[in-house]
Amino acid sequence: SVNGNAAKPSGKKFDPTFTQRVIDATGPKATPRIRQVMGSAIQHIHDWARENEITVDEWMAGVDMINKAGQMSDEKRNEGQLLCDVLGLESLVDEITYKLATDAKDQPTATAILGPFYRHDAPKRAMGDTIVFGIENGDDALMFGQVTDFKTGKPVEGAVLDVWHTAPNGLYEQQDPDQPDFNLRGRFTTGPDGKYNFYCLRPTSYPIPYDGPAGKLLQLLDRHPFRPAHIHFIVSAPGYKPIVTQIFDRRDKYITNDSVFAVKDDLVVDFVPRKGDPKAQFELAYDFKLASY
Ligand code: MBD
Ligand code: FE
Repeated sequence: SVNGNAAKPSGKKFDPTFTQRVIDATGPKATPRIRQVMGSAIQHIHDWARENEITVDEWMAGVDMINKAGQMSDEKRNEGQLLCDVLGLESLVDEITYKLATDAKDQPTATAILGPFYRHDAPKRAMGDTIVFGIENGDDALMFGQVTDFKTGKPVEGAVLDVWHTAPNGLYEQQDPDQPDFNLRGRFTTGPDGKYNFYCLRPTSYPIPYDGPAGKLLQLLDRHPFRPAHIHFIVSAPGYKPIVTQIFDRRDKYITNDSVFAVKDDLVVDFVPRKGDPKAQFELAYDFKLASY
């Protein structure tokens, strides 16, 4: 039942042996994991189609959506990932992966989804540098903190913070011909004290791309495309498990209503006014805790 509207089945009976026959077509050389995961997927997809009495026209509309997503995807646009995101799937697998890697004593910084806009090879920048170029209409912020080993509390030397966020116009640099290459991205490496600091913008909420199938789906579901203001990080260090995460501005209008369901309490932060710094009106303190291998 969806929103209390239970499917109204016709009462027709479908061949009860069909799904098992499809699962059993799996050959002996399939790996145990493929056998398990695909057998389960076939079962769930068939049950879903039967329960909702999916028609050929409805199924074909879904196929068109998937094909469209593939056709419009390239290195600047991962529409398949975006479709998963609006369905909560990337956030769910993030939660599963984090919980599998974490036990009661093991509480490193919470993870959050990577999203479709990460770029490898962001410029390495010196500690204290800015990642903001050619943007006049943003609120500048200094972000700082320390990377520590969560078990010992000791600073982590050689930790790399790979950071990225959108411009105030709601676009990542690769979506926006008016921004310089790798704008609002950078990699910062900690010294022996594990500390980091850099200038960025206090980010703004923005809509995920909604001119494709993911946007169409949001429209059909009567949902908005906005994400709360966020900054992405991959924090890695030799001997430690890398953390993919995001931090979110507590004051954002969409903080409880993220279109891709990525917000976690531990990742909600407070930007505060910064005094006496001509380079930034706001500051944000945040520490990252890593788990060793
Ligand atoms: C984003 O900017 C993002 O971070 C995620 C997770 C999904 C879509 C757009
Ligand atoms: Fe993002």
